[in-house]
Amino acid sequence: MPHLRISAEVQDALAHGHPVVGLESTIYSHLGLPSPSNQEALERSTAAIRAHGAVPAITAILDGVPCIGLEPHEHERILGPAEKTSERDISVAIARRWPVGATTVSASLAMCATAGISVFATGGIGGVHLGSEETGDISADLGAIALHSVLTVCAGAKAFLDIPKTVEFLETESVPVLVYRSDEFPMFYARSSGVAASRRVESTVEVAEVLAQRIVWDQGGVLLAVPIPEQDAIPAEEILGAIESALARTSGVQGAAVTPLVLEHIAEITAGRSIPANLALAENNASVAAQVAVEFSRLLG
Ligand code: PSU
Ligand code: MN
Repeated sequence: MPHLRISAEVQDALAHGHPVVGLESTIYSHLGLPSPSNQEALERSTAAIRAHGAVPAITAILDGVPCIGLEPHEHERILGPAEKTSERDISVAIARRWPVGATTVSASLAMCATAGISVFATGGIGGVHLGSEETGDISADLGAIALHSVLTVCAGAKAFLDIPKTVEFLETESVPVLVYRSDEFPMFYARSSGVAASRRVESTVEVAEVLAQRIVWDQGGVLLAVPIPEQDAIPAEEILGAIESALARTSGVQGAAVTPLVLEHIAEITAGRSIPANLALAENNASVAAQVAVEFSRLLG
């Protein structure tokens, strides 16, 4: 097995079959959220996981060491400048001893799978970008969700992606897409996207049962999309306008730099409203993920 530094708390939980929820670190770095909202996101998400009796396990690469479960004094390292680390970058980050590699969904899933963590929570996954016919920009997150036997809990894909194509790609990759208590695939800041959900689920027990079967059949991951809580949502018309302007401003930008820049512009255009919505959905996803992890460990125990 490749070398991973797993914190004592996470190791202990895994050894006893207690619930653990993996978390990425890109969202907490300057690439995902501005300071001090990034620290608030980290605190609220980890607290929500603990409130349900599960152990949070943040993934990151620190001084070239892939880490699962950070000590409190290490949090500030991922809150600052960091190198975006997707699954393909893990080997580079280790070999070149990157000081701080902030893991994306794909890198986190690879690390969770290696450590034996079955439930992971994020804000929004990467997906198929608008105009992908021209640019070919499809996030490695989608392939990683298909490959690794881990549940990903999200509030949909990043808001400025091509949602119908992202859902279509997940079908092509044979990923079960579950939607929590809604008939539509959610659109991150907004609860609906107009894209029909493939499988609606009502309870976290159902999700745990699907995940268990997926693992028995050794078929890879599961995606659970949870709509943002009603009181925190931004109306679709408003957010679509902001996204359109943000994309127009960043039309020359390509590759890994796209997401951080577009998110920054969306925050500016919505006069900061996108940020509290982002924090609320990340916390809500962490909370639902913890409840699934609890049910999942009951099923196995
Ligand atoms: N969604 C957001 N903010 C983010 C991301 C997603 O609203 O910062 C990050 C996640 O870490 C995700 C990554 O895994 O962007 C995907 O990047 P790309 O599209 O370059 O694969
Ligand atoms: Mn990309």
